[in-house]
Amino acid sequence: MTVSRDHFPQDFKWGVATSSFQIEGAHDSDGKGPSIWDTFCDIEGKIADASNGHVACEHYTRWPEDVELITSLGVNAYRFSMSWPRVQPDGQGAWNEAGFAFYDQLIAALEKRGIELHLTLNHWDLPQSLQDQGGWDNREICAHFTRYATEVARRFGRRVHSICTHNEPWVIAILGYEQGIFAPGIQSRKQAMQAMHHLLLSHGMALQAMRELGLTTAMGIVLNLSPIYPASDDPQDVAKARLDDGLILRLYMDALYKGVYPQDVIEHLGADAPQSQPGDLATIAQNNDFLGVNYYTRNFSSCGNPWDVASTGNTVTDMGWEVYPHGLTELLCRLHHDYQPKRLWVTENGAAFKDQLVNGVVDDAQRLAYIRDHIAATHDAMVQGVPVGAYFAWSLMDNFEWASGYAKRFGLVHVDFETQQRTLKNSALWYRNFLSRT
Ligand code: IFM
Repeated sequence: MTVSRDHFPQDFKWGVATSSFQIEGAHDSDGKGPSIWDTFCDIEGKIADASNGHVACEHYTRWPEDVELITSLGVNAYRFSMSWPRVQPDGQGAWNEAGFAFYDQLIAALEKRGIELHLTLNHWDLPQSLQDQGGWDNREICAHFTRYATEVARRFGRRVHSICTHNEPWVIAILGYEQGIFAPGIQSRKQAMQAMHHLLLSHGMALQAMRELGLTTAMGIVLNLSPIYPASDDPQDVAKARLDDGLILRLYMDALYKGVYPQDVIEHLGADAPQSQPGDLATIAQNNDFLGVNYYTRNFSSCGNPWDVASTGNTVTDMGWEVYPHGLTELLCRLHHDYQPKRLWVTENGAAFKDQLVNGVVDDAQRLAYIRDHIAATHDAMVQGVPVGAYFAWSLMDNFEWASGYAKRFGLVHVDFETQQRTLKNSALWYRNFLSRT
């Protein structure tokens, strides 16, 4: 069956997503403080193309054009993040009014066009001065984050439809503090687990504090999740897949939705297990109005048995990720079954491919198929009774793809980074057409 927009409820949210560091540029304009990603990009060898976020998509000045682009797609929702160091340069002192003014005008322009705003507070660009005090590894950050969240909610809570505390805490903790391939570049499992705990704790504390403002804004968190399969029937691979699922999914979901860390994972972590204080897990397990799911691919676990993504026979993206839409259906059904989140939103889904701009056209047939098939997979989950309420394509436009720099393009809109010219790719034209047909 070909899925069309009218197979979805009238109030379904259709959007595109971005994040501050990846698109804004203007890294030191109008009083913005440095973020950990500014610092990390300066370390030789950390970013594949030795680039940084100084210019990115120049969204800080080109936002009016980008608002027109978003509107032209026919979406009814836009997911974006606020740069904490832009609005509070050192993460704990004075507010930067010029930074808030930037978001105020962006929000006003989108409100005027009837596009719902979905704001993320932390999409990784932490103020550097908080990192200098230990970053997410230092428990004091929870109070600083709560103050930041409350101030943003006080100023903008009535104008945005939802507030997400953190985007992908697993990525921050594991890639940033255990593997060291993302900012802040630390390599310690113990610190990673403590960072994870503080991210979740600050989520709970921020939700409590923001709710005291009496807002009706939906509040929640966004996780990067995927189904994990054993690479073979070997019992060791099966056990590894169960453990990896614990480290990637259950650690976060059990804490957020059940108020416990899974025992098998805690035992496995041993001395590296997160240290919590009495009451922490109850604080973490707030009622979330929504759970955001970022889904890109499925994963396989192996204890050494050879496994090659090519063996699946499925298309592989420029990130080396298998295209597997059914994994999204399976994931959404499992989350609904095991945790019953009030509402599930697909907050990111998309693919990087090697695009070519030829005579003003980007014929990105693989991305178009990816988006189309994952929308259908979302619908499959809804048919099975899962309360999915949103789909956001990642990303509005090509941008700074973290350690991969500008080489990996996820956009529906092509960006020429020499001229900053934006061109709608065929996937964007398809999405626009899909959204216009009811
Ligand atoms: O670009 C990132 C985004 O910032 C977080 N989720 C995954 C995307 C693709 O890697």
